[in-house]
Amino acid sequence: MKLTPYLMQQSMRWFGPQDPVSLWDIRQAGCTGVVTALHQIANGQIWSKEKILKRKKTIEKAGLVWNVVESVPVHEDIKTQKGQYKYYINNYKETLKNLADSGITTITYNFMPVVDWTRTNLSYTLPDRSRALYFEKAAFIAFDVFILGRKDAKKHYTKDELASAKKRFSEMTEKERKLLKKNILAGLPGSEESFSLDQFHLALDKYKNIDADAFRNHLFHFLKEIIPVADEHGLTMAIHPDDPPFSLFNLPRIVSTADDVTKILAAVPSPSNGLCFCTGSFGVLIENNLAKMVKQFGDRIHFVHLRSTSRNNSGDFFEADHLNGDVDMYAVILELLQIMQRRKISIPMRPDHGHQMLDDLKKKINPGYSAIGRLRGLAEIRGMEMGIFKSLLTIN
Ligand code: DNO
Repeated sequence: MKLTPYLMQQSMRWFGPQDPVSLWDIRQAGCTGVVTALHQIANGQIWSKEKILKRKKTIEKAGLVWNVVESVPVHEDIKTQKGQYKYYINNYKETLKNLADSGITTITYNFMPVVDWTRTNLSYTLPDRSRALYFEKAAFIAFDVFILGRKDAKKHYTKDELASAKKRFSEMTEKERKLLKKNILAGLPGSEESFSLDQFHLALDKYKNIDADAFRNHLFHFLKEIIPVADEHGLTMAIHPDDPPFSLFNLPRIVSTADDVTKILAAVPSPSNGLCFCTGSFGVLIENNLAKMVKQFGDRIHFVHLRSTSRNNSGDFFEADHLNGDVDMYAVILELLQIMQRRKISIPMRPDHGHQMLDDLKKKINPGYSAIGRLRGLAEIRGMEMGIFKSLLTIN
């Protein structure tokens, strides 16, 4: 049997004209696609067609295609179903229509409460002296209990966890404490929010009476509103998993496991209600069998983030090389290739994050989004994909 070559659409995230990595850098890395968002527009406001088309033109001038929006952020009022949530859902629909009219049809978003992706250390030195992103549980708890001083925080951790956090905190210098606070509150690249300590307390308070079931219902309500619009306008929506895939600050997390995904996809069974399959996020939980999940949700995967993490027994993880760590990238890509041949489509992917390495160690970078580390990840993944694809041809 001869397989038609449906391979992943190689893309890279671009934060817009301010990004130190240029569109030409992305093109030279071998990409055809660009994943971007209009970060300059405040969360909740409508993206006008004019602004969308302006960004699209900029990308096309470099010979690239804007293939995925990451993200159209979901306003906190929608997540908490408070305040002006109806107004924000309406705005969201208008943005979706404007994107569809501009020919951009894959939209990523997340439904994480208050904070988007979270790390405690943005330049964790690896043995080869490159730098990685790191989530250290003791440092995180130290922030929650001793810097933020969240009411009841102590109740949400075990005695051992609190003891480690206390020790960790007492050993930090003032400078390290400030940096930890900044890493968690200032928002990592792509997070649309940043907070002072007071604002953060207020944001957390809004979830006082929202448990996981209630929060899931808020997501389902949102999906029931927007998926019909996506269907009508030929869009596919791709929800991004929780990163990390467990509760932070005792907030509900509802996109962490295969079971969570099953519920979300069943809530609105349209194919346009789909998934951004992020191996780095799901991969932190040992019970998430990634290849199995790709197979299970294959028809609803509209976008893929490929990266790997390495975890230890204390709940810490760092971002490993793309083909190392706990993610079985071979198994994931093998499944993806079979799904793409069956669906007769090329699913957009981006190498997610990358180490700060080589020349980039001397440059100012967006944490996780330096050029060379991602280029390395992409090159390795591209080679692996091609190798697996060719061997499938031989076997079949
Ligand atoms: C981090 C990213 C996330 C992601 C959003 C999707 O590197 O994967 O910020 O873009 O959660 O809405």
